[in-house]
Amino acid sequence: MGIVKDRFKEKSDQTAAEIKELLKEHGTKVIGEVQLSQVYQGMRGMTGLVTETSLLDAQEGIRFRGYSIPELREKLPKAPGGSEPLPEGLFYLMLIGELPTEEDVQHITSVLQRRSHVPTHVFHTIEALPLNTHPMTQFVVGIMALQTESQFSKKYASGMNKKDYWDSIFDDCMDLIARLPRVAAYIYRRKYKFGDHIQPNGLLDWAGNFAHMLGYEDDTFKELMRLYMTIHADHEGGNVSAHATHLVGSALSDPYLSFAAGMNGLAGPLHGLANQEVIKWIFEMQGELKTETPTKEQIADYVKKTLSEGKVVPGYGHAVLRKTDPRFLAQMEFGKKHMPDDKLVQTVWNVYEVVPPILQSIAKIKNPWPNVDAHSGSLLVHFGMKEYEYYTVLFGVSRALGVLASLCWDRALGYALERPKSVTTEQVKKWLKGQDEIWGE
Ligand code: CMX
Repeated sequence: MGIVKDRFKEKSDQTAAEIKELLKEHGTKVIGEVQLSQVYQGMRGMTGLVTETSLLDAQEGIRFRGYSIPELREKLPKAPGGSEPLPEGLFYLMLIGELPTEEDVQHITSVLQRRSHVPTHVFHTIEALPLNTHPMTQFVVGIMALQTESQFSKKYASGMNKKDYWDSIFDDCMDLIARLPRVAAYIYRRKYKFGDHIQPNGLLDWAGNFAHMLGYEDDTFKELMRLYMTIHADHEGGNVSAHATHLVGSALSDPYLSFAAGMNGLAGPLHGLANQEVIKWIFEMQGELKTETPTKEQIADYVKKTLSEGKVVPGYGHAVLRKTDPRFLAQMEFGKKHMPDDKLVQTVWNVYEVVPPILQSIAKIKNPWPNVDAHSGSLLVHFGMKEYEYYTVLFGVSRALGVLASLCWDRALGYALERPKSVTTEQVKKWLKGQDEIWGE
């Protein structure tokens, strides 16, 4: 890891010095107003975090270190013969802030291969769970079992200078990213393929090897995994999985503990679990209508029925985005190139035509457009991966790249324990009557 670690140290020292100057000169500047409704309603739009790896624009979607998804698909190094970016390259970009060369990406690939050993006790721990345990629960348990390997927690226990925290946090993050595909693939093969496990192929890239261990050897599936692992990696700092990882990390919990917290958040249906919910919802629609190819009229009726039952239409809406998610569009492009005649993929495209106007007619819904989760499942089903309960684990393996790159930055920049102020409604009522000074008036 030497070269990348050295470059990271150089970049983060530079940024730390800039932040120090910036705060010295502008630390007391007011950056915005906070409304009472924001305090009660999930802190939407309230700036409260710094995350270097990516930035979300409501209209345009995500940019990783300034690069949009179409730009990354063009500029990041590819696997031999492939046309989708290697996620190792995105990881380098998030970590270092510059586009990697082919050699940089090969270097990361080989470091991840070298560090990918998973100790046997992790598999035994997963095996202790009943087979019907949700894959995300098995995933989090696997990550927690891996925590025995944390170098940071061992070094911290034996006494360590705070200037050195970043160093073993960096190593833990690399080890964890290297090990996750093995743990995730183990869970898939255990739950759905009668425990018929597949050994890693040390000649493949990180995502290609993951596809191989899952049991999918098709080259197009490997390309899909490279794209999937790239586009799900990061969505700035406030989403539940990124924020939970950052928050728990701020207590100096090691990367295993912090990432497991993020994954517990990703497992929620309003966040990463939506990818399984989308396919489940489409399968249920097909079952109810007794057709694999529902018409747009039938889809519209089914959407209205879903809404009338007080349920959300999974895969649609977003807390920040106000346009079609570019991650949805990247997958749509992949579908048009590789499987334009797939019936399920076509249904996803029909849903895309039908849902937005219906959601637009409901005033309270701020974003009627599809998010990343609306498309991903249909591409996986095309290759035979129908076990939709597993989909969020794929999301989780990818999300590690972004949130762990951020965790390296958090410790390198010496970010503080996160501890915002909370209030009670009783206090708010007193404040409104002018009887309390909770906001310093
Ligand atoms: N279907 C039905 N109702 C929806 C909706 C949808 N797809 N999207 C939003 N709404 C509703 C909300 O439930 C909320 O209703 P209440 O006021 O009755 O609670 C109202 O519209 C306002 O919500 P909002 O401000 O537009 O959106 P939020 O920031 O509160 O929530 C999100 C965002 C993603 C949770 C929401 O759009 C949703 O539940 N979508 C479906 C689930 C989903 O696809 N999640 C994946 C997000 C991407 C990811 O993290 O992976």
